[in-house]
Amino acid sequence: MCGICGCGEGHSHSHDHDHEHPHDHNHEHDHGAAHSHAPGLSPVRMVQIEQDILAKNNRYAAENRRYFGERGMLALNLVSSPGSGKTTLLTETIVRLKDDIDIAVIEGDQQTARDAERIRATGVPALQINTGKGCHLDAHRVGHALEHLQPTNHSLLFIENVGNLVCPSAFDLGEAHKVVILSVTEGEDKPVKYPDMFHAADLMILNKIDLLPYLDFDSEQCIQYAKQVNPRIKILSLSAKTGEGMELWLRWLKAELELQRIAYA
Ligand SMILES: Nc1nc2c(ncn2[C@@H]2O[C@H](COP(=O)(O)OP(=O)(O)OP(=O)(O)O)[C@@H](O)[C@H]2O)c(=O)[nH]1
Ligand SMILES: [Mg+2]
Repeated sequence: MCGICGCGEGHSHSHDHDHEHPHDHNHEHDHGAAHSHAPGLSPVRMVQIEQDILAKNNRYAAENRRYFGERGMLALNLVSSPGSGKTTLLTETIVRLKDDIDIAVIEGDQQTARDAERIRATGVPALQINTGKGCHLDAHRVGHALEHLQPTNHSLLFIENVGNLVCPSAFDLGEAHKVVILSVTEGEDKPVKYPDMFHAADLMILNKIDLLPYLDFDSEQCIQYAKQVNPRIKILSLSAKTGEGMELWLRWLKAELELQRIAYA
């Protein structure tokens, strides 16, 4: 996880809800590579710090999960490498569902508010979190974003994570499911090269299938690799661009939302 790439949480400022201003998410975390390269820190100490970070994150994730549960919301954490089509899938999903379902979006990127602006152009609320040097969203920041977004009961919340197939796999945000999006331009071997992410996800969306005629991408092999890493993973193939296959994704979303609504009615 993040100890390897050096993007771990900053240790120099408080993560306490009571002491941090809600607007703090747009500041850059102090993402010094304290535990990955810091001189003087033993490997045992580095592992301890990473465990502390994840334990703290898990406590905030539990708070978020309780928040979603009390409201009968469906929260999904969209993860992928950069450019797989997360935001395109979201805007295409939103235009098809927004008349029937309340939707809100949290956008995670290192820099810029471009994705939140693309979402807001569809007419639904979106909040951008810039992670600076950080390569993943954490549950604490998502908790603060919820204070701003104030999603309605029984609504659908999409959390678009920072594009990368490594670190977001380790951070629970309180979501019902991680959804991993893999575009066919990336190569069919990604599930076995980045197994943590495909193991953590409950659904894999194979996107950009409109491009298949121009590529050597082996869909069957890709699906086999994904199931090898995670036998429980569900798989949908679609094109966010042409709309092919979108109907099954929309049905999956509605069914999952219904489950949350029933469970917490
Ligand atoms: N051909 C094709 N292009 C697509 C499809 N979905 C997305 N794209 C294109 O892929 C590019 C990246 O799409 P985005 O939606 O910005 O991808 P993203 O995953 O949100 O990217 P980051 O937020 O930067 O990680 C854009 O040029 C999209 O138009 C698709 O189904 N087919
Ligand atoms: Mg995006």
